[in-house]
Amino acid sequence: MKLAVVGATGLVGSEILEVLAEHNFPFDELLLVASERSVGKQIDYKGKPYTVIGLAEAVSLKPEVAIFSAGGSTSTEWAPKFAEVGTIVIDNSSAWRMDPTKKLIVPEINAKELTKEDKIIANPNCSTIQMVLALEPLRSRYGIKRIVVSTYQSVTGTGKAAVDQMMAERAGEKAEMVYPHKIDLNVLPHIDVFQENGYTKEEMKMIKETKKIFSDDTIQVTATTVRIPTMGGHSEAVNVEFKEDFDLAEVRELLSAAPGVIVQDDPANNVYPMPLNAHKKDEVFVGRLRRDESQANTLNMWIVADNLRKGAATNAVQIAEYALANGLI
Ligand code: A2P
Ligand code: 11C
Repeated sequence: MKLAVVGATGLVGSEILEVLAEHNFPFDELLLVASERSVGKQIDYKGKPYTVIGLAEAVSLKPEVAIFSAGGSTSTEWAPKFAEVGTIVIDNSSAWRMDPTKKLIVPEINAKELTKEDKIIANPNCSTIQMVLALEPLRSRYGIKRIVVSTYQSVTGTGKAAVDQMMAERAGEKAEMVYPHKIDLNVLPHIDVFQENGYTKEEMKMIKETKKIFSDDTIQVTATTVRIPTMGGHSEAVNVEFKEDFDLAEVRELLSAAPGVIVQDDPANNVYPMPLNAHKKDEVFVGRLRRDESQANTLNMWIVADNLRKGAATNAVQIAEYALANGLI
């Protein structure tokens, strides 16, 4: 088994390498791929140095699996070239997510949709993944009518240059501006580009991807996505209206039993999910569970996950693990 990591020099790429190592993902050969700028650089995996190669060379080596995290335009151009030589591409970008011929996968929810025919598999946006994973056990039990979500997203979601901007501002140095405004000591109600309807692309991703992952266009979703000056971990305030009434004790039980979800909800002892505690964890953390007293059948919850882990690298590696375990590779 030959495995390629495309975008191996980036923030998500290095997280993918960490997760592969932690999960002891089995392969015979590892291809680390990045732009021409990085070809020849050395990157360590499990203490062994690997030399970065370019995309054309990687395609010629016909890996069985390629995990892509090198931006939308690289995926649009190169994922089909890998697919043509028989590679299964697991793509972290937004390039293929809403393509009706491509599956959008969160393994705990809908990996069963995958077949041997799926050569390009899309990984959802980080803020969508953590929300749908925490909602899935409740959706199966009570049905979902409407979701109202507000996010508090870390600068790591934008990539290394944004982390550099925040740290330079913090050190009082001149910063390369990735965001249109200062990010340190600030809050930007603006993630990705504004659309004609006044929403940002990040907000529209959460709305559209949620419906696709749940295979249900009747679920109503509205979102406000916000960038905050934290380093790792997205947080979300979610207000969810169910089709049926729920029991709060049962909600806790369902969430506690859900794979990949950890309940941290003990207000008396100041226990609730926080990005600092989610850092480098593969799970999604849920707390502040309480009934919305202003509306029937409605729950408020607080959901936190490391956006580079379950939001990106972990989910992609889990898709590869599922494909291996189920004979799709
Ligand atoms: P490189 O380091 O050679 O530029 P981040 O989101 O943290 O900035 O990372 C982006 C990743 O995508 C990096 O690994 C980067 O490689 C890679 N990348 C960007 N553009 C291309 C491209 N045109 N071809 C291949 N890899 C690319
Ligand atoms: C952010 N969610 O936090 C974005 C990053 O569509 O994969 C991931 C963008 C994407 O800025």
